[in-house]
Amino acid sequence: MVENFTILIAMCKLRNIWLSVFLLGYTVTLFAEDGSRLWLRAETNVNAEVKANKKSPTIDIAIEELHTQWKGAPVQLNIVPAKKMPALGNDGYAITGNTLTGISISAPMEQGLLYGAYHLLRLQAAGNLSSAIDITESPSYAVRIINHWDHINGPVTRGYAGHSIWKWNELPDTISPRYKEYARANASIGINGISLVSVPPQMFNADFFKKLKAIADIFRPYHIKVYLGIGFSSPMAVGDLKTADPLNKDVRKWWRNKMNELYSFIPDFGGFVIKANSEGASGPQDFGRTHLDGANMIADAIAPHNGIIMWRAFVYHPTEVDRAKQAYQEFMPFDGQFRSNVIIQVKNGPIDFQPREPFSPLFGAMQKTPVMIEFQITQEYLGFSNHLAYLGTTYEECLKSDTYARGANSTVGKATDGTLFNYKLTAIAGIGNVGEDINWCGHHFAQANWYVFGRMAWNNKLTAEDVAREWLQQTFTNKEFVEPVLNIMLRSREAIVDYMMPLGLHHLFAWDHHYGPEPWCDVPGARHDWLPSYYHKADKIGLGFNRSVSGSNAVEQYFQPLRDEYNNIEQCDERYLLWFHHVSWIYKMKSGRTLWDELCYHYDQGVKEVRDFQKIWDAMEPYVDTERFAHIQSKLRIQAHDAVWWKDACLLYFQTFSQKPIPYDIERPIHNLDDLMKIKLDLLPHN
Ligand code: BDP
Repeated sequence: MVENFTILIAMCKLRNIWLSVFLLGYTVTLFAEDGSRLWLRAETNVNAEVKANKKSPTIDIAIEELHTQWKGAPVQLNIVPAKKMPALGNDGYAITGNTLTGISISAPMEQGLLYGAYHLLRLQAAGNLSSAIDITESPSYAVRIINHWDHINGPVTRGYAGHSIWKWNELPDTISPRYKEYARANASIGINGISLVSVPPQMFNADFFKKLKAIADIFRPYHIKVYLGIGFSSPMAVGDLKTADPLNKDVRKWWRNKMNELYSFIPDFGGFVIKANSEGASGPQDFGRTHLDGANMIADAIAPHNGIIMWRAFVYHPTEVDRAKQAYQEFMPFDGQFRSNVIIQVKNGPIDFQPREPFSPLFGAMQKTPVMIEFQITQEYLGFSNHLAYLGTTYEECLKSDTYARGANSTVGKATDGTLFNYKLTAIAGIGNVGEDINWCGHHFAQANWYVFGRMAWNNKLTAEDVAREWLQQTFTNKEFVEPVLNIMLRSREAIVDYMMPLGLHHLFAWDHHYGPEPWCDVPGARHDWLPSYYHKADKIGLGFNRSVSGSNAVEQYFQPLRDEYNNIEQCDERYLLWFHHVSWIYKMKSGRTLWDELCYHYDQGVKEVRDFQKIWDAMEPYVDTERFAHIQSKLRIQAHDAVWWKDACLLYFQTFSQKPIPYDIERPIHNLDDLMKIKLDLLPHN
């Protein structure tokens, strides 16, 4: 921006037409769009009048943001007594006034002023400002956190945008400018917590705390607390103790001492995200104890410092019990017994971030222990950073699902944000998707998933559509571009469900990397619950997992009338049909087609959708910079190719069971099943 301005001045001064033409060309080059500015692309050379009734590093940021970007009348920032605005809580704010005569932002706490400033600037950048303003906001969840699955040495589990942005080997001496940019971007959408890394126990010491402190110091004025992932058996792993038994006196003391040490570096450290007794991770069960014992022990150690424990419910073992039922079975018996600084972190669905899952039955069921939703922002199961998948629709679908916990309209949103149950602690987490890539997320549109997570964490009633629109307006342009591209975004997730796993199918992914299709996958000696056949159960009769009363009876974990609805094949929402039922190939669907034909049409529809996205995108060329246009165009080509791969793989494989022809009006397969079965994608980025 600055360069551009300087060059224009230079052009005026020189009045040399040829040189100007040359410089104009140069200007365009300088403006090459690499996506690094995310949605924060407003001009920063405005000189707005902004005043505040208090001073603090956070208020200074709010002033600076407005001063450099706000184009309306003067803004006054006011900290007001909490008693005057009780509804706002800690993070809320009110914006009143008129863009032509003067605006005031009021909040009980400094962070409210920061969020209010970003709100005002968002309205301006999206072109949604009206002259009279009267806004009151407070967030749906107290803790709005991004979980990084980054490793301390750089790789990111399920990250598709390059290595980790955290450079632990350079910290605390070298501070990457990206730390501040990241804090700013997160604060602009209301995120107030980041769990940076899962610390290997041998590094859980003062050296590491110094590094972490350097980041915490950068985050603090943006009102973002740092959190960590930590291994349960850390006291043993560092060699101090022979056990990590949560009821052992020495173990408890070890944690208390560790917390004292950690908090001496970072007095406002947020707490821990803990994965215990899950997928091989250590946990209290290794010592004959329970999740309750484990969570409460660490909660006690951190309580004097006001820290919290986010204990993940992502647990399952290769037993006879349906994996979809296991988290509920393990956690429900402890409802009401966790310490008040423990919150149970539950993935949106009962299995694992599939393109579509019904909501986890723990939402609405655990009424005496706070439960938080964990969404996946990174696209582990939705085409990595190659496919355009806007996840706002996934989040909205989950948040608005009715649990019926307290009768109709007991949505997952209300069951987690404290509306239905008297939760003292409320939180929501998203598994982040940023890495070293210049555009942060790999795919330009993957930025929208980070953005919408933050916006819905702030307000869980927002619609995917409204958020996508405001993101497009800020990130691209406010022109004719918006509505057609919005249309792509809103259809994108359903298209992926269609070409990957329609009608409630799930986990048909290739072994380990979770990118391409491998419904036939069979790895000798592998856990059966890691193989697609465990989930699709294709046979000569039909397809799908019987979770009805006559099967695993997972339906029993849902409230009525949902339980009966899911249980009854005629009433079951067809989007979840094969999730809850093993359905005959010739079963008559609501459309009048057989299951087999319907399946074929869904796969075909997914492919057609992506082709349509390509056409819409290509027509957008006049409205988009060349760099992002070409990048997204090339990604859509990959996606179109992959959609056909998925369709052919799944249909040709399931056809070996159904023995039925693919309906004749559908595009014919272009692959041979044998060839597809030979594909091994070892080179894809994962772990
Ligand atoms: C699954 C990932 C695995 C993660 C796990 C988790 O495949 O790599 O470790 O989630 O949530 O989706 O911990």
